[in-house]
Amino acid sequence: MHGRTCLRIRLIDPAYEHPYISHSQKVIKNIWFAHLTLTTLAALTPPDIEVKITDENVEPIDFEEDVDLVGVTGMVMHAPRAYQIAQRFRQRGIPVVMGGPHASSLPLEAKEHVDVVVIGEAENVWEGLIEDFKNGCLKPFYKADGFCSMEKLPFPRLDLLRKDEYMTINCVQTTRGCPHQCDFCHVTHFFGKTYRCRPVDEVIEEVKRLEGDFLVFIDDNIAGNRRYAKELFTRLKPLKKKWASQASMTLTRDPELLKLAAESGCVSLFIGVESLSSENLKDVNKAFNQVHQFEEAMKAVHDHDIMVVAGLIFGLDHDDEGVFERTLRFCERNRIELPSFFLLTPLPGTPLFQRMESEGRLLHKDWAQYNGATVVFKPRLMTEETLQRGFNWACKEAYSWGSIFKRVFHPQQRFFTRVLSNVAYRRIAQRTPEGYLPSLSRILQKMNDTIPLQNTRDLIQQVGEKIAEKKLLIGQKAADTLKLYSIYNERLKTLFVRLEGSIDREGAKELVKRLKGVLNVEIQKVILDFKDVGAFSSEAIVLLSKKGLLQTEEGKLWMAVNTPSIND
Ligand code: B12
Ligand code: SF4
Repeated sequence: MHGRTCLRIRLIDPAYEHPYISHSQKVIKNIWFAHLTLTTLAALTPPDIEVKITDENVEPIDFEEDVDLVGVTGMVMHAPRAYQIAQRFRQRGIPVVMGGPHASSLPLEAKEHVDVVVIGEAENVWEGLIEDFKNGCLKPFYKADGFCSMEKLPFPRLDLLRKDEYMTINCVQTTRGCPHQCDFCHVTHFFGKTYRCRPVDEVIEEVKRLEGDFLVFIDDNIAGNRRYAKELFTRLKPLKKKWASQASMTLTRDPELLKLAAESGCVSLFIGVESLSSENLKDVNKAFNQVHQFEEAMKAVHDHDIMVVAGLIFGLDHDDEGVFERTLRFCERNRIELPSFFLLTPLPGTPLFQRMESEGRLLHKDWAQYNGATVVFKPRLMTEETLQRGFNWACKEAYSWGSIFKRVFHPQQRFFTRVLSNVAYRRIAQRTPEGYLPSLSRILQKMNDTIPLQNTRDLIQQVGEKIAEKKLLIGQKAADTLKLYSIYNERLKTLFVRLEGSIDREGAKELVKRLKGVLNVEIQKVILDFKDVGAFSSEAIVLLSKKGLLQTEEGKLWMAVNTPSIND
């Protein structure tokens, strides 16, 4: 302490240095808000200690500063930089404490680079840690027993931030955790399956103290407890603030809650849509996102004049090369203001990480690359390169003027806000490396177009795997379309097509035509699954059998396998 009486602590949020992901000061000023991490830690620091904050994203670190203790935070992608920072201070004999998502997931790794690791929340350990430091008996690890109470949390020290460097520093947290447990998400791993809410009175008091009329609720899911959210929104109304936050799709299914959110000033919601495939959503424990309700959900949010920032993930196990274009067109059709694409990233500590590791699918553990924009695992249906390039294409294409144009025109107000936020995102998207739309993308979209039934006469019903022995005239009862669900496995060079509905002669002809088309490109094999076809016309059976696409044996229908015979 060199003759000083007051202890000095410097808290640091490491910058993320990356050729195209890290942000310039200008972008930060347009779209960035400071985490509440260090301002919260500063508020927990006893008043007799001098505490300062450096967010390296907006100002350089003074490695020569006269400080007694350094605290560093960081997500997984920040870990290598956090370790470098720690090393610089430790070289000068200044002890470094690390906490936050990465250190909490991998405390033993973090301990190799810092003096002390705080696992989990700091509320119940930070003061004790400082006391131990004063007494020269710092322990290597600190971990609270259980989660902290959400009552009487000190208000974050926003005064320690350089407020002009951010879009806003008005950040408030009302809840911690999330009632869901999506396999890729770090939140439930960090907070366990808890969802804790702060007393509404305290939140309202904190909001009242903020300057200006805009704020961000940095909750992971602001509507995780509907009763609480309704009370909060009702109490917010008279304050006449505008706010943005994150919520799960479940919010859109409660019209009263959505209305209250809008009335209380909600102008923008980040919604984790994640995938347009129910199989994908089921795989990652997010089946509560119902694909058939997506369009309605987006409309409901828009009807309340709330902008949608949709989180969408590429690289899930049922994503094939068609996913990029399919997803972008979904965003355009539903006028999603800010599509936010991520590459699936197995974050240490999550069930997804465990699965990928046990399946030997992690490419490496270079944490700096675990940034949501770099492929770090082996995808199931694509090569790493196809996934990376398709992702790059989607990011760039979503913020091309053409796509922006399709998404920003709404009958509602705030047209300029929509355009300006798109322009800010466009700046980031333009720095993404060149991508390309996989050549099969269009073919896969075309392959999946529904085929209408032309003739309902002479349909033979399929019962389970068997064709009814007696011809059954089912007329009106048969589905009047044939739906196709194709998925391409680039590694096996095989196209799997599941058919659903009814096939008449025209449908069979169209199917054969499409298959001829796809077999002209790199697809080497097609597997057709007729299990969900409810009815065939006898002519369709004859045609498909002739082409070798349908094999019947003792009344059983086989999944047919491609083949050159289609071209006969
Ligand atoms: C707001 C937010 C953002 C904002 C960032 C704000 C901004 N700068 O514009 C946005 C939306 C842009 C964002 C982006 C991303 N985010 Co984010 N984000 C959050 C969120 C919701 C809140 C952060 C916060 O302020 N928390 C409140 C503080 C009080 O909690 P805390 O940080 O955990 O700190 C406590 C403890 O951890 C501990 N602690 C933390 N650090 C330290 C340090 C010391 C020394 C000590 C003693 C204690 C300590 O004490 C604190 C008090 O208890 C968190 C989720 C969450 N609930 O924290 C995700 C979260 C941090 N984000 C996450 C991720 C993955 C990302 C992205 C990488 C997503 C992506 N794929 O692009 C990007 C990266 C952006 C970037 N370049 O940094 C993950 C991190 C997971 C991980 N293991 O790395 C989280 C946990 C969400 C999740 N779903 O899993 N994020
Ligand atoms: S709903 Fe969102 S915050 Fe909750 S567990 Fe799933 S991804 Fe995480």
